[in-house]
Amino acid sequence: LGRRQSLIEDARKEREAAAAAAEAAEATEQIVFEEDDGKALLNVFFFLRSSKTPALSRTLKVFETFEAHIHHLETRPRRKPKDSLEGLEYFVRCEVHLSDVSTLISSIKRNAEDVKTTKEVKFHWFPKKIADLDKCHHLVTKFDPDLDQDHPGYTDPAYRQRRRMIGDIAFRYRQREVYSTLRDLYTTHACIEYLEAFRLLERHCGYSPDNIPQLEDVSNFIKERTGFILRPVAGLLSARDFLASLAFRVFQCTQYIRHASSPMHSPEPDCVHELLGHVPMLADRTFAQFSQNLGLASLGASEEDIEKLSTLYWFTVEYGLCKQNGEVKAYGAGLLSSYGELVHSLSDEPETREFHPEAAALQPYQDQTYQPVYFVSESFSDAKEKFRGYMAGIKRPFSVRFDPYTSSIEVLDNP
Ligand code: HBI
Ligand code: FE
Repeated sequence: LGRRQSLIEDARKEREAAAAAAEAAEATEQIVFEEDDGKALLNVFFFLRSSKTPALSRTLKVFETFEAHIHHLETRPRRKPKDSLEGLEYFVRCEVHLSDVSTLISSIKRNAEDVKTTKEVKFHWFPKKIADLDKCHHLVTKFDPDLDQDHPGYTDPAYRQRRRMIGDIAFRYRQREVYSTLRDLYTTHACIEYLEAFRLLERHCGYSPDNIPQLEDVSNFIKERTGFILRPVAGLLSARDFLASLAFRVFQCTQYIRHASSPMHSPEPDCVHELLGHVPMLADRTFAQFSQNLGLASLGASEEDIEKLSTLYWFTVEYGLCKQNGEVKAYGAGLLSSYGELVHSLSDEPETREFHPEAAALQPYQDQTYQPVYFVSESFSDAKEKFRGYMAGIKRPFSVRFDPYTSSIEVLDNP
């Protein structure tokens, strides 16, 4: 039973280690463009029994996972075997990110025995711009009325609750780093239609690093330009419902903002995605018509056609690129609201193909990482015309027309 128990224990530890490594990998991915967090020089001593063969490769894998720069590695036979265990003693001197030190050490301890470590801090991280102050939030808890019995407010629950509320506001105070970081990229990466609308939104609609504009103000702004209006929605809608609203020149807009722990990424649409990604493009007349046509094509369509239209939407409205003055620029909202993917999409890494609705509608896509393939349109008019051709091929027992005077759909039965 004891052996079985320890096998179960080992399996559990392995799972935890794998989860920790995955988490660490994910964390590094999310902070690719963040400043260095300080480095430490780490000396690690450990013992590996020769009877446990995968132990060495597993232990070295830990150093690899944390991108440790190994300065020195030495082995020697165990000097004074206290027990009859055979194996080697290891000494590793390496350089690692300061924030990884404790996870690295605990991962080594899972694989090796007699682990001893010493650490020298090479340099400490320090803030280099005002936005970095978001990371300077480590409180000296000595005087916290919630924790310290000697605090004069310790026995006053009302006082303590007030302190907690004020404390929470302080924690939530963040520079609008997403806005500023993205805005710096737009000049070089966004299409001209986007840039023009964005400039107007900053001037007239309260777009700024320190303000999230009201949906109604933004809706009025685009309504004047293209007739599109924004309608609040609680979250991700079914493709059928979402596309149907486009037929009426209504864009369903989420109101909430992504969680502050992951400012550069959101698994669902949020107001950053809507306001910085979609809204500026909806102020362009040709793009607006293209979007409405996608919506009209979806009304009453079969499940297969909805799937194809969603895919088309994905490769145009969300991840579309277009040519402008001999350069490729971004117009897709998923790109314009994601710093990492915006840079990736215009780099040499992904494949780009000329936009053809027939091909784009069938291209497999995934939303877990950056796209491996993007479609480049000659212009919005060209994309719109090509889509008109594609739409004519969709079979429905009726056709539809939007009546702009009544904002309603007319259904015309086909003979
Ligand atoms: N729902 N609220 C909301 N916002 C979107 O952008 C959205 C959606 N549902 C589906 C969808 N986008 C697309 O992925 C296509 O399926 C239409
Ligand atoms: Fe979107």
